[in-house]
Amino acid sequence: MTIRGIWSRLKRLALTDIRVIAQGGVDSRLLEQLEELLLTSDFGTAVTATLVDNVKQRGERGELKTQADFQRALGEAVVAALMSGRHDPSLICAPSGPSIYLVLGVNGAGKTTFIGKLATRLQREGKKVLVAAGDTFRAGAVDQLRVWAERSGAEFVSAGAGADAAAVAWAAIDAAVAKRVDVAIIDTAGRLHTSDSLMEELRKIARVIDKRMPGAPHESLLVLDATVGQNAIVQARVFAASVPISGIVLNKIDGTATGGVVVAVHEAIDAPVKFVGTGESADDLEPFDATAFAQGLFSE
Ligand SMILES: Nc1nc2c(ncn2[C@@H]2O[C@H](COP(=O)(O)OP(=O)(O)OP(=O)(O)O)[C@@H](O)[C@H]2O)c(=O)[nH]1
Ligand SMILES: [Mg+2]
Repeated sequence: MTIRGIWSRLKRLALTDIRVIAQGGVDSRLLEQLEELLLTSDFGTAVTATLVDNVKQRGERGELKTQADFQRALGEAVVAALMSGRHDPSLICAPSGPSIYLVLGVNGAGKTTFIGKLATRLQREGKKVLVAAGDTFRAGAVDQLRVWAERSGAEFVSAGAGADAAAVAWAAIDAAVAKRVDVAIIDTAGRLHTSDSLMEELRKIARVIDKRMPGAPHESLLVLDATVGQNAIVQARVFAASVPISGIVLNKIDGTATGGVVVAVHEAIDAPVKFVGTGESADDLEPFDATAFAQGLFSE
């Protein structure tokens, strides 16, 4: 994990010398600086309020005597936020037969790249993977996924451009069963999340998948671009209102200096963060670890 700097920025910003935490409570100016910093780091208002309140209360209880106490308290508060509600980062497996994963998100969020990385990872673990080009909207989307399939050794299912995405999903499950794969990952188109027709299409895909294989998809993974900040939270709410989201993938963590959006998105839709994308190549995918993430945020 590469997000750093929140702590050093706080030290730079803080009017108070945070090496000396006042006895009997954290200085109110320091709390204000912290609040501002968390808001500008995309933690969102709800998470920011929780974190500031947490630190304030611990200060009043006399638990924060040193800078290290303060640093640790912030890290612990972030972990607590990430551990509240649904937070298991492991992928859900089907009780029997192939596990079906549906991948959602706006265009450019990194869905197809994520599928390529996940397929690579699962194949390396010895699982047999199939990827399906359910993005029949964008020209080039099919070939992009085909390249990832070839590179990772995954099976590949596609239909012509303009084909019905739900039919591709159906065919993907047929193939997954016939070829006895462990995991089938279905890509989708990502036109603007404000487009009602996209949400309708996603609901239809999910319905058709469940019809072909009751209980599937076993994961509906929402892919978000961490660099869009607060907008990722808006997207998360819109998608979650249409399709039940079982897990979140935060991409382009390498391109954000802040990372608060990871916590904010989890809080916004009560879904576990399962992976973070840290770059464009096959290995740039990390299973999410809340503790390591929080440590990274507040390390020197
Ligand atoms: N730096 C960085 N770039 C990423 C990451 N994930 C994806 N990208 C890049 O983001 C761009 C868009 O990725 P795609 O995987 O095509 O996104 P998509 O969601 O499938 O987009 P559509 O198919 O248009 O809906 C590509 O240039 C990727 O290489 C990441 O974790 N870090
Ligand atoms: Mg794509």
